[in-house]
Amino acid sequence: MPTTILAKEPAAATANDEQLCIDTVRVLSADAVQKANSGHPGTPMATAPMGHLLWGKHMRYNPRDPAWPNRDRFVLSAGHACMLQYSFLYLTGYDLSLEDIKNFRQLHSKTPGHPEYGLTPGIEITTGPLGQGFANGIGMAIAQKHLAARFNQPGFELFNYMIYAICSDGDLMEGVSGEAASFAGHLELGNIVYLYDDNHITIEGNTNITFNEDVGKRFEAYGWHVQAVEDGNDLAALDKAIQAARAETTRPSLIRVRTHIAYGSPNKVDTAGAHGSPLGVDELKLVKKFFGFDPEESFVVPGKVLEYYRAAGERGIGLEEEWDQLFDRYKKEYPELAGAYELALQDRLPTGWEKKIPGFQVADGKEGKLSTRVALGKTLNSIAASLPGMIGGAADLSPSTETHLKDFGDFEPGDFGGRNFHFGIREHAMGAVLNGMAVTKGLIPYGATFLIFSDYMRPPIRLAAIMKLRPIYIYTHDSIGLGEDGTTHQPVEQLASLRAIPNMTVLRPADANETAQAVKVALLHKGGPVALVLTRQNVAIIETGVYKTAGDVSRGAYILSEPERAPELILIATGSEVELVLKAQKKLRENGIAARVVSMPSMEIFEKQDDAYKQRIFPKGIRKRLAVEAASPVGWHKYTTDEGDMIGMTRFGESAPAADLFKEFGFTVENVVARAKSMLRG
Ligand SMILES: Cc1ncc(C[n+]2csc(CCOP(=O)(O)OP(=O)(O)O)c2C)c(N)n1
Ligand SMILES: [Mg+2]
Repeated sequence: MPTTILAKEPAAATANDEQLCIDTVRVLSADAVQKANSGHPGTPMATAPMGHLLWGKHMRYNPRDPAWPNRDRFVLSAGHACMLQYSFLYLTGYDLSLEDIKNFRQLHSKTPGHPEYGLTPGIEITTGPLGQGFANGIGMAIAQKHLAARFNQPGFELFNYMIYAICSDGDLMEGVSGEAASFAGHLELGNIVYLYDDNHITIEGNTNITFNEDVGKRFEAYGWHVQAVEDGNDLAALDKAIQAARAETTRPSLIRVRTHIAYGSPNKVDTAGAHGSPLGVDELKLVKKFFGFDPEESFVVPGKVLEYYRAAGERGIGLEEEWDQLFDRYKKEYPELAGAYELALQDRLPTGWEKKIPGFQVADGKEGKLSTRVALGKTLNSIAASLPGMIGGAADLSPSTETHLKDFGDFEPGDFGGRNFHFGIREHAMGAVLNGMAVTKGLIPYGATFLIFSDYMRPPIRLAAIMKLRPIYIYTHDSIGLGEDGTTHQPVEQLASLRAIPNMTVLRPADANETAQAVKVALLHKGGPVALVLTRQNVAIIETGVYKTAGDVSRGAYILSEPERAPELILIATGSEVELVLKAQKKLRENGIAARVVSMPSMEIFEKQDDAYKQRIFPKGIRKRLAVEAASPVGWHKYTTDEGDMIGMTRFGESAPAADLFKEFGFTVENVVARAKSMLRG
């Protein structure tokens, strides 16, 4: 809440109230950038009219409750223009003060350099990397359609919110927006209203140096409803276009709005210089003069401007109250559905699903073997009925990733209640769409592809980790073990690079039972995304009963097999290599060497255990440790110590049957034994 409202009106403010509102946002945004001496003033100045219509008229939101389930979502895909969004959040009455605006871009402020989810009330998603917000909004739109299909009932339109976004040239140049737009057009998502800030300017100058396509035609070809507004200051035209976009129910809408970056700045308008630098003290004075503000004053918010936007915000309080009443009535008519949604709102899972996590016997495999991807598919299908919020799909690989939910239909036009998604060969958009779904309460989204193609979805993975969202990534074909597809398809550095992302949890289970447990861990996880990394090839179903310690994936690493006497060394492995080290342990025993086997499905989860537990698994006294993982050794040294060793992949793979490749690269019992022995000789 603001502490001071300046009573003084700008002297020359002759225009009508709405114009004054818009100009206040412009000047306020430019003031904040100037004070921070850093930021992007030009685009907030140019897009203030569209912002004014969205926050002042079209969007339904309640500043007192930024989490109101049926609020319209707003995404500023051009995240650099965040002063626009901060201005409106403050003006409409979110818990953001003028002081916060003055602290733009400062340490620990609520107004960071790009919008950050979880930090500023009213920010729906973190944006900044161009193109992401655009695609996130498609995920939000999918989520709305799915919630509506699942929960809405005749007379109970619980979920009918819209997704609004402002996107820029950069957003539409990035490939991810094209992937996402194609997907949204195919899905006929009519709940999307995107405004494209067509200002012909990016950092290097006029867009004509690189971007001359007809964006409107491209979006029409994607199946979008496309409109154009040739003057971004023409409120009536903008308003009409937004109304038409809202009325369009079977196509996503793009409104191309021709604007002029830094409108109102006599020397910077239409220049790239207004993109990412403060206007300068003198130029800002000229801007204030142009809009009729006192050039000597800063952060001026005329009383009637604040009143206008606060009134707009307060309308949302009433809207939410109406919705609450609707939900109360719904609760009486549909107690089960209402209960399910309330549980989801608390981030809780329905009771009983854990009991559906399957156990696998050796007899369940083919000659005692089962690939972990098949175990994953069986696990997902076994729990799917008890977890209706779990939805997802693959980037055209579901027959390989085993992620199809057999008893549930496809999410497609005409059936938004379906739970299987065909993301198409659009991994990047899949990742970003998952983020948009993951910010929506009630959904646990997953997306699948081969581990190698996690590279194609890295930007949204990183953003999910930053936002602590929890989409589940299912990555199969996890090593040279995929065989004949060869080096292009064989991941080497992907595990290490995923593990390097803060807040990311990677699980590479050793067998069918570890896989089932890994799914459970993933579903219970909070605070960041989880990647389940799985084999294409069959691996032995480990007879847990045979070993002293039962597997405990939820602790990240555990002693799978202990020798009869005190161990001299520790063999550490993940995934398909666990079977190998178990065999090597046996061979070493025959040679009179006592080796402990540690299965380490997740380094990140292990790191969260207490010191006593960590000590128990890796005692300081046992420093002879051999790690075996068919991937880059980067990151393993911490566990192997200076006295240990690693059998990993230090080069790219080859095309050949998997068994030949494991032999070629030293993943054999003989090599593990030989390396263990030479390590002991030290
Ligand atoms: C993926 C990505 N690449 C590069 C950048 C750096 N960057 C920030 S804004 C921008 C382009 C600005 O042009 P536009 O998107 O048209 O925004 P405008 O200047 O018109 O506001 C670039 C390259 C980024 N934020 N994200
Ligand atoms: Mg631009």
